[in-house]
Amino acid sequence: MHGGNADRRLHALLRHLEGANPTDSGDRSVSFAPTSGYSGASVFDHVVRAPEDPILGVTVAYNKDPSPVKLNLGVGAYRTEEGKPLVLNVVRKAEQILVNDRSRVKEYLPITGLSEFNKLSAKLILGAESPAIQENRVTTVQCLSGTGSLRVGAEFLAQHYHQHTIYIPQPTWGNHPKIFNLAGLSVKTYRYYDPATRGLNFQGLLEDLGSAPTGAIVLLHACAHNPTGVDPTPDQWENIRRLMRSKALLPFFDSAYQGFASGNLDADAQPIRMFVKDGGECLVAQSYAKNMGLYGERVGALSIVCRNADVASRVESQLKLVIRPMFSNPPIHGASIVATILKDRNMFREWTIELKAMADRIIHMRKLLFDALRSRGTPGDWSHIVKQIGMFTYTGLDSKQVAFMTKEYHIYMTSDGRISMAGLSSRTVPHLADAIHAAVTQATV
Ligand code: CBA
Repeated sequence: MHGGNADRRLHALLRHLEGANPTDSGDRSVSFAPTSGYSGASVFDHVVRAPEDPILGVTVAYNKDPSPVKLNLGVGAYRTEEGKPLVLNVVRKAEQILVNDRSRVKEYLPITGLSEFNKLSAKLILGAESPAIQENRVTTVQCLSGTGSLRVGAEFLAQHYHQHTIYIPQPTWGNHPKIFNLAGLSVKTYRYYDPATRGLNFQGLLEDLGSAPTGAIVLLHACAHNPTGVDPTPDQWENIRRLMRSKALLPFFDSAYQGFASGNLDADAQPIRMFVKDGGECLVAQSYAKNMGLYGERVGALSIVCRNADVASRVESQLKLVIRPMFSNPPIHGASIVATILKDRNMFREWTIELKAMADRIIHMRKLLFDALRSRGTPGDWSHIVKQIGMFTYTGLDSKQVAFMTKEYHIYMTSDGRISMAGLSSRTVPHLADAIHAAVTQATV
């Protein structure tokens, strides 16, 4: 046999290294049992168990619950009336087209991703007629969904922007501070939500941004603010824009819900377009997780709108240096689905219809829950359920009430009282309303 001698030599060497007699070549069964080198203790013994993620950990707990009435309203993931995850018809169609196309290969994409996807994504968020696109002063790179786009943007800013302070709304999506801190930015908050009115603390927001240092970065939720469901009005956006531009504050938009707020893609992108129209610079992180239901495909894009084409191309060259050691280049499948849909007029129209249906179903759930609480005479003003926008209702329930609802009713949600309206159905609304009613009337200790 070809390897016989080499094998014998290797085994002899191993025995020698383990302290066995190297000349005892008759025994071919080499023991790999730990010898004196291993004390039995792990080199990782000091590692402490980390807590579960406050949002994704809710799903972990939900999965462990054997109750048949359990309900997961934690993570922001769309469910059908039957409580099932939804793959859009237009996505299935696009996948079929991709599968049938025998010329498609699985080669690496460029570091910046699928160029067609990048162009279409910039158009989708900035508008087909955007002067910034026409003037070639936008660079767009494909990233790993919204999270990856935020992280790449944050790393770029930490390396190339003179101000390292980023202001995020209070409250905000729980992952924001972690993303920006790990990228090396210093995170501060600006007032956003007023628990008393369950609306925007516009005065506080203006005061805090007004006293931010010149040039500071400001994270803005483009629409459907997570977790509060409270968005500024167009007039308020205009005031925010003026204030930020007057202080040279750099806008970093997080657009995870385009189309989910109003059901209209253009309407939901207005705040961003308002900032781009004035000729100033900004960053935009886009996600297709929610609006195309591509959660696990991890499809997103980071666009940086620059002053001119030359700056944009230099910025792109540096983004490549951020991406290459982080994930080298992004995955091909999800971006191909998105590009297939966005570039075909009929498929695009089909998508907007399906998207509107999702947004409308969520709005309907708001009405059903509000009516259910009213009909039970649940103490409190629940009108915010119908007023808030997007995937979530920020109920105002405290962590004790949430724990009660989980224990007694098997309803899973984040401890800040946020519920994902997209996880509800007409069948489950009464159960949730019963739980809220009981929590409000019994669990306020
Ligand atoms: N920004 C905001 C404001 C978000 O709410 C989310 C998702 C993301 C990232 C970015 P992705 O990386 O999947 O494109 O999204 N937030 C959640 O819906 C959930 O997906 C949520 O339940 O809050 C999450 O990851 O926490």
